[in-house]
Amino acid sequence: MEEQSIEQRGAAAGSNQATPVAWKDLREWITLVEREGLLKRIDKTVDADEELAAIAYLATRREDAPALLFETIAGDRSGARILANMLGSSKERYALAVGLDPTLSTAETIAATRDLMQRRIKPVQVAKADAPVNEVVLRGDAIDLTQFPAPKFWPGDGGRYIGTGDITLTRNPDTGRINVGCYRQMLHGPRRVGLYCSPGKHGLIDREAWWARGKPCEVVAAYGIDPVLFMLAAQVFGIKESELDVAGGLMGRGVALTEAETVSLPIPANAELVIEGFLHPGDSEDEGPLGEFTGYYGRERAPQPVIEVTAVHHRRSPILTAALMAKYPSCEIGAYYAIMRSARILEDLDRIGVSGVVGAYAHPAAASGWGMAVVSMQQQYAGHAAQVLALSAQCPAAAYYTKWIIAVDEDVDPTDLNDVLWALSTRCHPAEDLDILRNTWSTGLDPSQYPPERRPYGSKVLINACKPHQHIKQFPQATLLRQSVYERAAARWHELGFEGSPPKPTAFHKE
Ligand SMILES: Cc1cc2nc3c(=O)[nH]c(=O)nc-3n(C[C@H](O)[C@H](O)[C@H](O)COP(=O)(O)O)c2cc1C
Ligand SMILES: [Mn+2]
Repeated sequence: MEEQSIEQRGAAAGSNQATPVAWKDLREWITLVEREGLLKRIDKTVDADEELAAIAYLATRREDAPALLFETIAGDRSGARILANMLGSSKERYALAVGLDPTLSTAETIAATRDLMQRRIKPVQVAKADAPVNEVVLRGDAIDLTQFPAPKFWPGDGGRYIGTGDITLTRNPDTGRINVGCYRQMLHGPRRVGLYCSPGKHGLIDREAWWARGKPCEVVAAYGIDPVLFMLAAQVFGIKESELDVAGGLMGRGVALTEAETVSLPIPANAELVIEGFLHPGDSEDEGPLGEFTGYYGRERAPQPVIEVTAVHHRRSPILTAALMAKYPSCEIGAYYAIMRSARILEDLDRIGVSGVVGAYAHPAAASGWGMAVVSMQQQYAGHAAQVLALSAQCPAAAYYTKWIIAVDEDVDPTDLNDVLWALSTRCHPAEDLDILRNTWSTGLDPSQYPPERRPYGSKVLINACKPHQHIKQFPQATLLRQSVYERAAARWHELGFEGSPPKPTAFHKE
């Protein structure tokens, strides 16, 4: 691993000829980010009951916070460690996970991600004996999940959550497709774990399909997992598509799987801690609430299905991945989610075939990238901006939750909020340029909708912050530098006493 360089992998994208990422599992990825100065180890004893989350929250109030490896958990009998802020608001840790150059700009990272996400590579099968997750295998009464340090995050949380930064595998009985989703999991007892899937999620659709046949639903969940599987578990793909193949594409090699003990699903061979079990029809217990990505507690406490755990696999001193849900920049659903969602919005618009779209960004400060989407475009005809706005608002990647859809011209960088606010303040005339969509796809977790019974329905504002097309010829010129003068000043940058390289404008004055 030492010899491997971090490569720019965009060039190989679009084909399945891929350079694999420079890590094999979570531990190797941690080594990689530590070498880049992006990890902090905390060896002092920390309590998983609110204290760990409080430290993680305070440490992540700044965007450049490192990943946090808590090495000693109070009262822990398992030797487990907890990794928090694995990706958080770090574009660099995201880049190191998918093998992109961490110095790329956000816009460049989105473009490269688009290419990587088109690739599909099937999983590879590993013998049980060669799977690191099988260092310890427990069945039946030997299982006691309460020995692991499951955090309680917020004061009002309804329990200890062993699964937040997790992945959950289920199989669809009709198609055989294995789904990978990230769904929260509350610890009820030594062999019982609550699983909350909200309506429409593939884990719930699979579960209902098994139950409709009068059969229990097999489940595999990993509570310590590499960043790529974690990130893809939270992306929406087609109901027939397996996130395992997309993860393989992103990593440039197939996901390593091995045989389970008690279920027919495979288990991730390089994971840290894995459970197998069954969801039985009618078996539920009160679950929640949990402090959510919105910065508020989500649903009220209510009965949810329970996984009866039949086998546990783990490495010695497993590293559990815990995802703090909080306001940006403290939320684990941060930079990576914004980048991947933006890449998928661009992909959707491209597939629809609308011309002139240049960039997109779903800023993570807008409730983990769900609240707002900015699309930049080159206006080519009357009504073009209105068309891009309407299509962006309802394309599959952007439709859920998003309240603010903003179109800006191509000279405005959607990833730069300063630029976007400039466009909103100088090119948008609210009396002319706003439209509202009502009764749109949203979530019960949006606290702004009243009465609460209305909550799954949302609304959206389409904001045209492009130059008014009908006046585009008279619209004043933006103040831009003359290129020859810029080049003279740039050449004198160090002579004048400035450090580093001068900013590079994307456009210059035109006579
Ligand atoms: C840290 C984290 C926690 C999440 N918790 C839940 C949850 O408890 N329930 C849920 O339905 N979705 C949850 N999600 C969102 C789902 O993972 C996401 O909608 C994903 O698309 C689900 O996979 P699916 O599309 O295959 O159903 C969470 C996402 C993340 C990143
Ligand atoms: Mn899915």
